Amino acid sequence: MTNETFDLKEHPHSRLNILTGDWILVSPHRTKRPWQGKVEASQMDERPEYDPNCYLCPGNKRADGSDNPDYKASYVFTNDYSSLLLNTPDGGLNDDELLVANSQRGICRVISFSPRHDLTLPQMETPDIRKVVDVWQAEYQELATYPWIKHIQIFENKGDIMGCSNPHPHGQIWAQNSIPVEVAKETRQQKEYFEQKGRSLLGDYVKLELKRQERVIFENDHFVVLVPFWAVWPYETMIVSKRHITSLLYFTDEEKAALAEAIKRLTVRYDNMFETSFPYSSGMHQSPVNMGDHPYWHWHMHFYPPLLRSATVKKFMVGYEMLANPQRDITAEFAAEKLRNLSEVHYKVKE
Ligand code: H2U
Ligand code: ZN
Repeated sequence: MTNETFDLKEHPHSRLNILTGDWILVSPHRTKRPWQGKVEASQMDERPEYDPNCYLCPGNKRADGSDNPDYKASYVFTNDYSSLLLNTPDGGLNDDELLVANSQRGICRVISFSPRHDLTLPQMETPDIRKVVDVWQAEYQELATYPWIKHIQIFENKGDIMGCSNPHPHGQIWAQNSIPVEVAKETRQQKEYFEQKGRSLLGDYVKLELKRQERVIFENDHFVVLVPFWAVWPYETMIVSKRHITSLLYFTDEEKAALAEAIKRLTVRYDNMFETSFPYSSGMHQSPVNMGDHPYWHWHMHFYPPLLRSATVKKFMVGYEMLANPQRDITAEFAAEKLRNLSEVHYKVKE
């Protein structure tokens, strides 16, 4: 016991993730030491605009033997090694409620973001990112026309430490006949809040963050970009729509342009953090499809980057984190301040 007053900046504490109901342990006293961010000699990551051995470049052959067209913007195809398959029979296993399994059916697609092999989202022009947003919207719309599809996960793995197999800028979409675990948690939490208060959980959360200005990195007319109060990864962020929109299906033209702008500004800041092509997994969370109304769902996008102190020092989820719950040292507020102070001019285009 002590007479000190509790302070989020000083004292170990747990924080609630209102979106999932999970908790995270924050140990801010461990970062009394000064900022240890280190910029390493930039890896000479010079890639050609076109790579004849890349399965995503225009005109090249893919694993299934087909040839990519000579595409000019984005290109979508069915994953040749799909994790979910269209023709899986219904069924499962339930032996005494102890051995339980359910058949999973789905469609997996790959989206090449650009014909250029050498670009990443932060290096693409905002109007070209906008075209990717259009493709995401069209894919979500088209996949939702399969009445058995319940959830559509749009995501990107960037960087080989995230398990990305190819540097050519691309993302994936997995659509399936059930609601995956993280999305089920977020559905439950948003529904509970909406039923109690009659308002969107994230709508209220974003208003509070804009008022407090502790974790907001930047905003534009339609989106707020922030480090969530409950962030697990050191520089984890979220893009949240200001309007209560259940899915990207309802984005206006202005909103799509604003989302492209937000993605560009955020990912450029990420690259500038350690002057490296910043790895992350990112993805949208939004309303399930073909399951009736989900008025409580509020569209948002998560970025989960693994880097901690430099281009090579990453956070590992081990020990206490595997067995109890996630833990972090640098606070969400500290991370937001770092990201806020970074330039929006990509380090590679600086003179
Ligand atoms: P990553 O984002 O994890 O690198 O995934 C790229 C996907 O591309 C991966 O799921 C697929 C892999 O199955 N792929 C094809 O669909 N065709 C190919 O010719 C090679 C890789
Ligand atoms: Zn390529």
